[in-house]
Amino acid sequence: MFFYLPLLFLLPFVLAHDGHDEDQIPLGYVRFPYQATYPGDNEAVTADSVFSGITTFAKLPWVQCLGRDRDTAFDIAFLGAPFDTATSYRPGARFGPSGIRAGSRRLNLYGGYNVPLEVNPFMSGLKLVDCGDIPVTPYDNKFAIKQIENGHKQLLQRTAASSLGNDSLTSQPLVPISLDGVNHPRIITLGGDHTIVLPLLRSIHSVYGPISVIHFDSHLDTWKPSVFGGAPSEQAAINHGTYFYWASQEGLIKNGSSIHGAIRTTLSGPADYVNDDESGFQRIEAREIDTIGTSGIIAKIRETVGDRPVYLSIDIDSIDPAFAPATGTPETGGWSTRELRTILRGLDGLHIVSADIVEVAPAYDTNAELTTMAAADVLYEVLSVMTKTPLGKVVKD
Ligand SMILES: *[C@@H]1O[C@H](CO)[C@@H](O)[C@H](O)[C@H]1NC(C)=O
Ligand SMILES: *[C@@H]1O[C@H](CO)[C@@H](O)[C@H](O)[C@H]1NC(C)=O
Ligand SMILES: [Mn+2]
Repeated sequence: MFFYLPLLFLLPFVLAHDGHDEDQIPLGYVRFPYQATYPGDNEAVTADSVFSGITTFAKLPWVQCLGRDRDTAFDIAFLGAPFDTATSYRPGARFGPSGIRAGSRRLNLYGGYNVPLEVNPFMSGLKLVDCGDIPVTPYDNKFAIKQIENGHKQLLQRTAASSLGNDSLTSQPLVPISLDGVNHPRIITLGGDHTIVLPLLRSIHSVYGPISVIHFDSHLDTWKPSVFGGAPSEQAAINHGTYFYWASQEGLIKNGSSIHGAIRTTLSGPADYVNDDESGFQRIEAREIDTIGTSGIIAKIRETVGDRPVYLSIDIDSIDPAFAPATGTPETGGWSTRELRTILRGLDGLHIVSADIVEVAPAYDTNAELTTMAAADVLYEVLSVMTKTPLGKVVKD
């Protein structure tokens, strides 16, 4: 009696097998639940392959976009930038890309349908890939920053795999919002310390011109080099607290229509906010979650960026260290993972041209992978919002 039940369980597999070897279990039996042929079809469907296999973001196909697969077109690519040699406190974000990929393994376990946004970003018809990492030297920051800019540009300046289609409301054909009128793909970069956003914005500028930025972070990152780091050398002046200062000086950011969210850092003094204003940013303090709530914060962001093309940069330290401890410069008093995810879903309908998540330093994570899981889930919301809104506009005649 004790071995009767297990034998019964194996029976369907044995019967389904058409080979000659009666003892051989078919290799195709490990599938994700969403691959069942009909709802509730549990025969030959198990979910255990979620912890096996080669790790890419959300188990998307790995395409060597910067190497031998450079002719393979895509619509949205995940791309690692493993750089952490311009960080002020805890190093380790060079392991961010591999950590976030590991944290993302369960993303499409049940198929990936996003209930509140009513979209399945993995089945939207767009071609999603993981391009692996940009080769980044850990020995020379100037060289590394150029590598990141060139790697990102090489992908961004390509043409997307899918056409834009027609506007869902008017049925009019959509026209790309880029400067050259080409439908370019979108890139979601996995950092890396926040310095990578300077070369990323240089790349974005080459395709979209000055861009509105939505920036979630506990820190301003617009500090003048004399204030943040003291600038003992030209290279030291470019770091993860000053890159937005330089981006603003270079004219990469659209003045007045960019905004920070989740700010709660201490300052060198009130002058830091004056400097931040001059860099072109509006601000939402982390504590405003207690007064205006997520809906008030979403409204402020949407008012600021309007319907302009927007770049989204997410520092994992915008989330409270209770939920995301593994980061370069943690600050208490932050948003919960749930709150940030709600706010990101509130960006539905915006033209997010590309995005990043930075400052994930997995060495400081818990054994439960809290931070890398939060980073992956945050990107799932970003991906969902992106797949819902093509980067096109209707041209009125
Ligand atoms: C878009 O609209 C055009 C007519 O303006 C039509 O010919 C075409 O089939 C439509 N494309 C899609 C994807 O619906
Ligand atoms: C942005 O605009 C503000 C207000 O008009 C101005 O003070 C500031 O210098 C501008 N910043 C840049 C970088 O152009
Ligand atoms: Mn930052």
